[in-house]
Amino acid sequence: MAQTTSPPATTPPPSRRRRGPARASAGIAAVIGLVSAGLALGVAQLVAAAVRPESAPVLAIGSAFIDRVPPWLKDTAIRLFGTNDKLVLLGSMALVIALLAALAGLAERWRRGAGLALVVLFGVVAVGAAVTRSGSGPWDAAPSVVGFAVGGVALRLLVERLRDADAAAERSTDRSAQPTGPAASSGSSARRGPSRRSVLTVTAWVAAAAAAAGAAGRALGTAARDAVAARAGLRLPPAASPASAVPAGVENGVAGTTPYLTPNADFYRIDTALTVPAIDPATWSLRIRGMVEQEVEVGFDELLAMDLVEERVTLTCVSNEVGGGLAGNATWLGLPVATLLERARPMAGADMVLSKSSDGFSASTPIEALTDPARGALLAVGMNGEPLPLEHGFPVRMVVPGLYGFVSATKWVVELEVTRFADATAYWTTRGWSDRGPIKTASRIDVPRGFAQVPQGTVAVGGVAWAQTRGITAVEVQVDDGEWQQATLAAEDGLDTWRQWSYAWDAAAAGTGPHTLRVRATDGTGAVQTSERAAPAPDGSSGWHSTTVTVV
Ligand SMILES: Nc1nc2c(c(=O)[nH]1)N[C@H]1C(S)=C(S)[C@@H](COP(=O)(O)O)O[C@H]1N2
Ligand SMILES: [Mo]
Repeated sequence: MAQTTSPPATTPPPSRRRRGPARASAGIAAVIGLVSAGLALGVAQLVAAAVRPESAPVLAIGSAFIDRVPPWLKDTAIRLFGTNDKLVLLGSMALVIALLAALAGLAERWRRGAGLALVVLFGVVAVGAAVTRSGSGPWDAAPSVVGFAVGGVALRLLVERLRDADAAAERSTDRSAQPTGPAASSGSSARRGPSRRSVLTVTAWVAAAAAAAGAAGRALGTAARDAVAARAGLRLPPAASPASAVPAGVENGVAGTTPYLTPNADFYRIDTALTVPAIDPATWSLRIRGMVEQEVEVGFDELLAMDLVEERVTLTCVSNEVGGGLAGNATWLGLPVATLLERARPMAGADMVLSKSSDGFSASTPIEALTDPARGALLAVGMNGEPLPLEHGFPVRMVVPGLYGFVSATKWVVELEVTRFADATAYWTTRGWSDRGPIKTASRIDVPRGFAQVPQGTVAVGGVAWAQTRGITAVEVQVDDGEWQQATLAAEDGLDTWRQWSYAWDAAAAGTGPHTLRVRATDGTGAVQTSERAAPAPDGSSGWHSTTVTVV
């Protein structure tokens, strides 16, 4: 708004009169930039605690920078700063971020959208850094995306409010500069719009929110970092009783069949945890209480010092549909649950152990499945030669052959309550699922995939079957409504693991067009897998898996 009349001699010239307030407004804009950046990083920190601590933008950019820094610069930095090099890096980053943030505030005040553009640019760099690190996935983008979106909105709204305040201040200055003008008479309504002070007040509130989000994120995230670091530094002791070698011939030789041992990274994951519990083994302990003669509490080191056992067990989820993939086979290292239960001496009448996790999940397991040394129920610490991955229960979980995970495989386990089925109820049981869950015999066709086109000739059909604790003694395949044919069983590893099978199908004889392949298994008791269809709830699906292919 330009000054159209010359001001009275008593008021300072406009340039001087305006410079003070303009400078104040620019200062506020810079502060808004800083606070918005703080909010972006605070929110991102909070989201990162849920996703993965390493995905927080500053850490991600710093790590990506370290990953990409040329060796000479890294060497120079280490020579100059020694082991403080990471501190120096983070300090420099903080400085750069602060400068950019203030600049974003000023830019947004200068021109709508200019500051936002800077925010978007920085956000893109952060997302890029977070998703390109090794072991990262698309979710690692979430902290930066959410953080910078919130920060950008804050910047926009606060600067807009500042604009309003500036405009209002200008109007009132103009009026006081022209006491005889027409507007002077409307005295009380001279100032319409927020004051700069109120802008600062709102900004202060946003700063407080940023600090709260950051602190909450840090508090949640530190635990995760500790757990990650502890896991990385952990060397598991060798098993006192190692698993036998995997027999030759456990794979069926049909390309495309699920691998016999499931790599940890591919192992299915099922749990109720929104954020993966991060437990530092140094603070972990397991308490055995309830109907016991002697309460027992063991720490992690104590547990590792006992005689550990290694065994292969195929885990299965009760939610697995017929033909589904919620099963995995791993080598587990752990302490037999029986060892600790013996110490605690369960009282007569106890028929269940309610295992509880740090995050409130619980599972009801028949006590005899845990005390029977032949069953081999473990408090597992190792999975396929590594400490348990955090998502699979680090530092300790239960593994009980023959029972679905929801009634046995408690991850992040911290307590075993010896009790009775009549007296206590597990997490899923209160939600309508069964209180017991022996695994039902199941078989699955992995190859060919459904709706595959196969050539006329011999087609290799292959898959897996499981009946943990009973073992698989036969698998049969049926084509359309033909006779059931014996499939060839791959070598058996143990009763607690799945077993691969194959079948050479004469697709030429079947003729071109669609055909249905069906599979069923027989377990070690001689029972043939039931054809009766059941949904997963309340105690596991049943029925024969079939797949339709077209011979071309
Ligand atoms: N703490 C906790 N443990 C849990 C669960 C859970 O939700 N929370 N889910 C159970 C279920 S339903 C299954 S099938 C297995 C899955 O183990 P995985 O994720 O290692 O494959 O964990 C079991 N242990
Ligand atoms: Mo499950």
